[in-house]
Amino acid sequence: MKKIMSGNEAIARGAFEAGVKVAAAYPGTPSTEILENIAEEYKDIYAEWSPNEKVALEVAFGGSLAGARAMACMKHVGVNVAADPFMTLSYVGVNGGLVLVTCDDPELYSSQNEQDNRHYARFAKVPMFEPSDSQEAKDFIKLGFEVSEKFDTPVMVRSVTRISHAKGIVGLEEPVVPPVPIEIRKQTEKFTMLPSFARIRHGVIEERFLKLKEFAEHFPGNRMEINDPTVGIITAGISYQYSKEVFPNYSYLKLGMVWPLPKNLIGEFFKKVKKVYIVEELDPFLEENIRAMGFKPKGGKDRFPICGELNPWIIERKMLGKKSKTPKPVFTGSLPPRPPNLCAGCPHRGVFAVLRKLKVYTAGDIGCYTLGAYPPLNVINSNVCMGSSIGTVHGMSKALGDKGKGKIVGVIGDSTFLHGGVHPLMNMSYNKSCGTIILMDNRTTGMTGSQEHPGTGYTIRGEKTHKIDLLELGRVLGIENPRKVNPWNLEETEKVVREEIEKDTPSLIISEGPCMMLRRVFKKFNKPPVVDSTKCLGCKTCINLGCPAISYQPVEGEMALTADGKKRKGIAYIDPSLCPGCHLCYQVCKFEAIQSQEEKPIFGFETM
Ligand SMILES: Cc1ncc(C[n+]2csc(CCOP(=O)(O)OP(=O)(O)O)c2C)c(N)n1
Repeated sequence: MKKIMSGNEAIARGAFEAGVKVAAAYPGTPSTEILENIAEEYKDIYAEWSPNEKVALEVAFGGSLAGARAMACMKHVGVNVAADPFMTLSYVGVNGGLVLVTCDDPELYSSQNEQDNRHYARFAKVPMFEPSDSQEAKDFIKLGFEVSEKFDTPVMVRSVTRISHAKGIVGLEEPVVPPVPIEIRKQTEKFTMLPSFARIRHGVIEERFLKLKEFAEHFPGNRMEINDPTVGIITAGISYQYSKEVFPNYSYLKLGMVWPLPKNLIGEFFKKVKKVYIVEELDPFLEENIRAMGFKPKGGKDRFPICGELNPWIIERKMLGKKSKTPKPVFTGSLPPRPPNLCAGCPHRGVFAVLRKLKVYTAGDIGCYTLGAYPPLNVINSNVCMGSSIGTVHGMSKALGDKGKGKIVGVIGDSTFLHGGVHPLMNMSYNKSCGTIILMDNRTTGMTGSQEHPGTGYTIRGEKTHKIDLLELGRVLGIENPRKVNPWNLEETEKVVREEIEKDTPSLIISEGPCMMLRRVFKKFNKPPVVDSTKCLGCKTCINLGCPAISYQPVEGEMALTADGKKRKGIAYIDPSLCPGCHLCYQVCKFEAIQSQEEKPIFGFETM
């Protein structure tokens, strides 16, 4: 049977066909759908959202230790979080096959950086496979488990956005029964990395590496396609597809295994073709390693860009210069540019309206609320990685001393807090900080598409489970009096923030309001407020909330005057089809031009 599948669906299918028993992940674009698909389609696989990528990899390792085939999936930056166990997992090896899927994001469609995770395979001395379509995504996952068990090593499979999210035809097969029994085996010296045991294991992984090099020479996924012998391209993954599209007649060395590299095969290719080019996205990973082997390609990163995605047009233009004929791809539709924005009714908006008013320095974190950096909110002033806001606030407070008092806050989402914020908050109370952390608890992992986490009370498969009490957690971490606010009530939020930022001790405010996308929790939405066009002065205070439901329309002639004769240039309009009725605009309008349609204005929503 054949099926059209995205790369991520094919990876999930590969895990199923390989007989995987344990799969763990933390969401992150472009990897998220792998675990979602496993949870949805393959009920025999134990699947979980772990609180972060380090935990996900450790869970998968536990599965492998017990003899099961196990997989951990994450976006590229997730591997940084998991890097500590990962580097040493290379030493201890596996029992059941262990595959780490990294989904990289060239062009940074939704990431904080564009790192090239092929370096991790070299760094950790583990094999890495890189599929170039959905079929290979499935095949390389299955192969990854076999290689993992054969060579006693974790295996990395690297995807990129265009592989994970593009669809292709995939041949389906029945699942296999993995060869390793599931049982407890005590192998203390292999799995306990005390220096004396780890020293021995280092030697073992160097020997393993030589064997993997030999494997790479004969691995059929590293294949030569000899056509026109004048030009040869060494490439892998999505770059292979782009190159083939524009230069179908050139010769290719298509690498399915990007680490370790097959030196002899590469040498043969150099002998068979006249001029060799290396086409790869992001870093000159293949190029530098191939040059280090003593080969001299005609071109690589001297002509192809190091930043951003490649595409067929770039490849043709960089190879042929002015002789390139393919026109630059343009979007023919008339879609207007739309910057990312918080949704209408988003609970984060109220907090940002208050912080903007208070003019505090706001250390941000990663999530929907990072969008508070854009105009018109202009609130977030820094943001590095998940959980970093809290340490940033602490460090700034220590550096500034009294000068920083009442002027620094950090904002962090609930998922991000449970991913990487717990330790830095503990540190703030332990090391006697001041500074205020606002935990934007919208009861979901909003930015990546509403995944559950330990604070939602549900598992990946929607079963009810223990729900972390964030207020209680704050107390346990040493915050004296953590407080909750309703972010849709501006007066209350402002009052609490003002009080908390003046404290000499660390403080925690939990802004509690569910994400608008979390339909299950809303009992009902409110009637949208309306603009009284006779009163609106066009002052744009409501517009500056950045709510997509509110627009501004210029007016002329008779309309350029309010009912009581004040001049105006335009009026605001609230689109009732977009507005869930959060009433923030109602609260900021100083001229009573925005009127509530509820019996008495409601700040927030009735929720479950
Ligand atoms: C190390 C790492 N893992 C995963 C991600 C992907 N990611 C970006 S924001 C985010 C969490 C957002 O959820 P939350 O903190 O609750 O904020 P919300 O978007 O709901 O406002 C995730 C998982 C990332 N950027 N970095």
